[in-house]
This record gives sequence, C-alpha cells and structure tokens, in this order.
Amino acid sequence: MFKKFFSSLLVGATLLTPTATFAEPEYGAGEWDFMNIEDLDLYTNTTVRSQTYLSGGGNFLVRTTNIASNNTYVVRLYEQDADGYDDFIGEKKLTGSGDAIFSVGNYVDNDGVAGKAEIYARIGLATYSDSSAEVKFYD
Ligand SMILES: [Ca+2]
Ligand SMILES: [Ca+2]
Repeated sequence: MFKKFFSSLLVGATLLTPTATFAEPEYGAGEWDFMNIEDLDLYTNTTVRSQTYLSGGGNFLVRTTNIASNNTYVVRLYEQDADGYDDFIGEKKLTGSGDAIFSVGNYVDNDGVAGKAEIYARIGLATYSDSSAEVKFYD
C-alpha cells in the first residue's frame, strides 16, 4: 500500500515539474527489489513451502513463472513466529504464471529479526502437478 501510494506521488511530481525527464532513475521506494528465485513444484493435493524472506513492510510480491495457462493453484503467504503459530497473511488464486501481491506491513514484529516480518509462501493445490514452476520473490 505504501509503495503504491509513494509511487503515485513520484509520478505526480514528475508530471508537475517541467524540468523532470522520464529517463531519471527512481529512488527505489516504488520499485520491487528482487530477492530470490526458487524451483517449487506444484502438486494437486498439497502445498510446498518456500524459503523465509525478511521484509520491513510494504508490499510483498510472489511472481510465478513457467506455469501452463490452464493450471489453477493457490499462493498463500505466512509470517513465521517463534511460538510456532505462524500468521496467515492471505491467499491468492492464480491461473497460469502470474503475480500475487500481499500487504505485509501489519506483520512486522520482533520475535525473529527485530523490525522485520519473516515471510514465506506456500504454493500448490493445483489443477495438475507441474515440476517446471519457478517462483520469484520481491519485496
Ligand atoms: Ca515473526
Ligand atoms: Ca508475527
């Protein structure tokens, strides 16, 4: 949410400033920072867990690639907690390769790394199994 808001501000400022050029680099707040790519297989009857990623808040993007356009599956996002009861952040249903974006600002806590949310995804419950899926993570 914050990132989206901030990038609208940047766009607005660019349009209002006559000397600004569109070639100028942005300052990073409205951009996705790529963290990692994982080879996560899709299964019909279960979900597979990703690695854990630290986020300071804002939006978190799970981008799936190399998935057939007729395969529907879920992407669930969680925040890991030391007490074992991880927070369920949300679920997106995708068909084919796509983006699942979650707002994680409410899940920043101090049980793992102070001031960070320990984020991981589970992906699966697919129409059919697929071992070629690759999943990219952005903060
Ligand atoms: Ca935590
Ligand atoms: Ca938590």
